[in-house]
Amino acid sequence: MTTTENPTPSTRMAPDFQDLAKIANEMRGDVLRMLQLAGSGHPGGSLGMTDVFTTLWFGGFMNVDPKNPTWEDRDRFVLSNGHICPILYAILARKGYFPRDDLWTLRTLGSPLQGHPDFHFTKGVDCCTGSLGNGVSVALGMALGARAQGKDFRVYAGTSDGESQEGQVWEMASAAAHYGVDNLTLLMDRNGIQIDGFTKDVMDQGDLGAKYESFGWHVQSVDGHDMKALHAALVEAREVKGRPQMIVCNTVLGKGVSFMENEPKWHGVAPDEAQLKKALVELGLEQE
Ligand SMILES: Cc1ncc(C[n+]2csc(CCOP(=O)(O)OP(=O)(O)O)c2C)c(N)n1
Ligand SMILES: [Mg+2]
Repeated sequence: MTTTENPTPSTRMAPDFQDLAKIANEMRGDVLRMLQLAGSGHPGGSLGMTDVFTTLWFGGFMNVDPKNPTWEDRDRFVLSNGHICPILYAILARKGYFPRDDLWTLRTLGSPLQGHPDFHFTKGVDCCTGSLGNGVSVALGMALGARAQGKDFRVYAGTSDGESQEGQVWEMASAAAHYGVDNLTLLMDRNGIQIDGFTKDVMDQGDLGAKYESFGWHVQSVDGHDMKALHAALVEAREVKGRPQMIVCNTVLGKGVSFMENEPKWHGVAPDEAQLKKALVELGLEQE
């Protein structure tokens, strides 16, 4: 089985960034709609990482086949900060893994879309996550697994500043560098916020990029809402040999919705109907 989703670097065309921005905007709307219907969930990180994940999934990087979600040679994606799965679900629906209408069943009994990613239920999910610290370690295992099997698929994983407070993350960081794993790229949601407030107040993380660099990683730091910069960073990461790669994505929690932006409360609260309406109007997806 082959796929043409991910042409070789020399043949890849730059994506249409206007098109990517439109996709991102529409998916922000999907995220907000599904959360309002569910009455719970995590909008802040979902909106904050929308531009990053849109660039990854719709910018030509993920070598996947939605019609064959368990294709052995596919690139893997692990959302280690699993609470922001609404944006992953919006992406997977848009990619064609399942009908968009499934989004409106988020967090209900029997839904394929649970509150945290679970590959038993959701096509396109490669790893069960939600317990912070765990997913990045599984991602490393997958990357090493590719090597052991002589396969050349890549593993991308989302992580976050709050997750970086888990000790397990740093075991992964040292092991990945020690083994010279170069088919592993982490995308860090660096929004300065976690469940209880600003990370600088709860447990200051300092310069996370410098920490990864000191572990031997290839590190880049980019504006997490500049898709051209994100695209360039992903291209650079893919070319790195002998080292795992970290892309620190400097994001704004709740990006795109004025009353959510950089407001810790929106880490894990769903919008009510009036707030949804206001947000959709701001995004240009509904009339006032
Ligand atoms: C091991 C573990 N401990 C605690 C939690 C509860 N929890 C869920 S999200 C979160 C905050 C994580 O920080 P971050 O990802 O930076 O949050 P965001 O930027 O999305 O607001 C915590 C502590 C968890 N999911 N797993
Ligand atoms: Mg955070």
